[in-house]
Amino acid sequence: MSTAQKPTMEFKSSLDIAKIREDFPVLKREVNGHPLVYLDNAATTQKPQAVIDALDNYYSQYNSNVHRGIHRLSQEATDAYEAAREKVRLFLGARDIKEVIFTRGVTEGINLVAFSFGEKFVSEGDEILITEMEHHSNIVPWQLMCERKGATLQVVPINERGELRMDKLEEMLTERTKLLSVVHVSNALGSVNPIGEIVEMAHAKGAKVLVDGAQAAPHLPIDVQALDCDFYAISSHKVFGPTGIGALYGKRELLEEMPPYQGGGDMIELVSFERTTWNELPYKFEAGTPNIADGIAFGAALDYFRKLDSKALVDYENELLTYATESISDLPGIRFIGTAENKASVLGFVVDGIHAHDLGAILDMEGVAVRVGHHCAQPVMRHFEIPGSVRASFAFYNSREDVDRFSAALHKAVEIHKGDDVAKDRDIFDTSAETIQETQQRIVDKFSSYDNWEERYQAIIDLGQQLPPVPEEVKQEKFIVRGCQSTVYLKAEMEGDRVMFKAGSNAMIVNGLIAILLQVYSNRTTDEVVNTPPEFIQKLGLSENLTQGRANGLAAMIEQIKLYAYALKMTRQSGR
Ligand code: 7TS
Repeated sequence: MSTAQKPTMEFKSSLDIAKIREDFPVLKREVNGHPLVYLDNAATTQKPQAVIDALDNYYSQYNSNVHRGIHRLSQEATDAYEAAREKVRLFLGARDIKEVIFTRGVTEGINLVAFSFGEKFVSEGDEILITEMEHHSNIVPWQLMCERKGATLQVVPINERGELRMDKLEEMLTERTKLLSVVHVSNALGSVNPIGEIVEMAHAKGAKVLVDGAQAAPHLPIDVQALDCDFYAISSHKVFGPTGIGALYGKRELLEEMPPYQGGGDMIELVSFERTTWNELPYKFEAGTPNIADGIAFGAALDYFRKLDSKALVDYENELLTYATESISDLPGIRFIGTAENKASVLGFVVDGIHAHDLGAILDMEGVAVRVGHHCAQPVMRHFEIPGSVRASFAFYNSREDVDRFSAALHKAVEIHKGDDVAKDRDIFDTSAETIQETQQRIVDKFSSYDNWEERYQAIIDLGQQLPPVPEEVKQEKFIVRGCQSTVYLKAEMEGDRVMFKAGSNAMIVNGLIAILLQVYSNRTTDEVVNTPPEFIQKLGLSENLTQGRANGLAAMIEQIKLYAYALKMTRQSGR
């Protein structure tokens, strides 16, 4: 079996990663019998004890509503909440605390601007510019706004490395462009956009600029005044704080002119049934009781983050990324998705012939958490003509050992899927000499000879590799089995008195499960299919090998097989 060769690269960083890791309790846990390797930081980061303590302290010591009580607890809560706002201001480099609006996160920040800026400044015939590398959160709110206002959404393309086409941006920015909304660091590619330059270009045409800073905030120093952007959105949970809170920076003069986004308590000055006047900034945009506890803990996260040397963090994360890239670049069939010159902390890739879900599942078995799929950036996947990718995303608490474990697990996953030692000495789907019970027993016997999940996994993959490709006529919406994680097609038809199933999926482990089911249930009478319970599945010992999602998918496939057989039986009985 080929094993991962560790690159000899020397790390220059002097950060004490072992000490930093001590601050994050979850990093001590085990997953599937292995110490956790958490490489899904672009989805959400882990929280240091200081953040957990801030939440605990708020609820156990001074839980109270803000901005309205004159009693002691309310004042303490208000002070802590407003102190957190000041921490966000510092973090973003905003001039004025009134320019910092608490939101639920980047998604809400963008929606707020799309609605409120849209109401005030956008009309029919105007254009909104976004880019091909945006997260869905920075696409859909603009589509909704354009529909409302009769404006047009334009998309600046990316190149083959996953970099923004600056030449196209220049061309597409016109006097009609009201606003450009662009990501600072792409979550699917890691590309870092030259925001300062982009803002200058947009302002030259009179367009405002919103920056989606979801992925930049944990990796790059941010200074909204130096960038001169008009809006900047961040999420607390990507910068080591809690979920459900974030912040939107907006230039004061713009925010002053924009109408409220939501109505309710806290955002008003005076209310009468004839007329209501708005509270001052930032409260005008903060209707209702805010997320007080998480806001305070967001502040604690920024305190924690600020105490670390940000330049050293950036350098260390770049070293990790380079080391990880080198560690897996020898894998046969690997293709990196996102190879921008200027890149941060995201390693995206596909491996030829192996579905991203299959790789992710094996990594999970080894305790390595990565993200697989389209990462809420379907246009990026379309650009690279792939259904999805594997994404390892790093934070400063990831160690060199984490990367070694990731690389070793990935090499193992690729090895398991190679499929060149599959014994194809007989057609496993020719079960005509066996009763349905005999087939079940044969499969159960075979699986009981395996000692561990790896052997079972290998066996399932080998079975999957023997499954004939799904015929085109089966690849239709109406044959998709609902409830599966991957796309699974399943079709049944009668041949004489036998029901024949054709099925397949885009993930090899699912094909393996299908191969087991087809051996048992295909080429049987409808009565045999309907009357044979799927208990044998329990005896295969797959619980270790299947995530809950996969187990549910397996149950959905069995259910569908039985439903088809029952329907065919009924059709025959009624003579149709
Ligand atoms: N923009 C970018 C660039 C993101 O990466 C995300 C979340 C969002 C916006 C939305 O942020 P939210 O906090 O409002 O949800 N990205 C991811 C991801 O890559 N995997 O899970 C969430």
